[in-house]
Amino acid sequence: MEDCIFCKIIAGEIPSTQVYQDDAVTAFLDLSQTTPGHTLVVPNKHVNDIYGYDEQLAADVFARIPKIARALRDSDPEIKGLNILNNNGELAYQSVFHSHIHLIPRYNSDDDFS
Ligand code: DGP
Repeated sequence: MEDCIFCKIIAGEIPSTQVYQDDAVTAFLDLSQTTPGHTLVVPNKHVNDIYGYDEQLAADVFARIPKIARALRDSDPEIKGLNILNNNGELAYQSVFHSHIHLIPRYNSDDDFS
């Protein structure tokens, strides 16, 4: 989709720190690291939000989350937990309107955040 920053990242037209890509999803580090390793898992197909997923896209995207989560956990022994979240709509704090799943590693040293 024209003018979508995540479409451009998926296409490699603008830089990102990519951690995974296949035919269905791309995963890259969030520019704004809530904690170190904060990763976004993004469907390669542009959908604005969760309401735009059909069953196949949902299966493709959500089936990949555990694999990416394990790779993230295994990348750092200090990672002791993981928050997975997905914002839909401005009121729910969605700021980029290409759907994405946040994987936010948690550490013993974390400050509380909400
Ligand atoms: P959300 O608020 O749920 O829509 O999350 C959007 C996230 O996208 C936010 O945490 C910051 C991140 N983000 C915005 N622009 C860019 C970018 O150009 N590159 C990367 N890597 N992340 C971005």
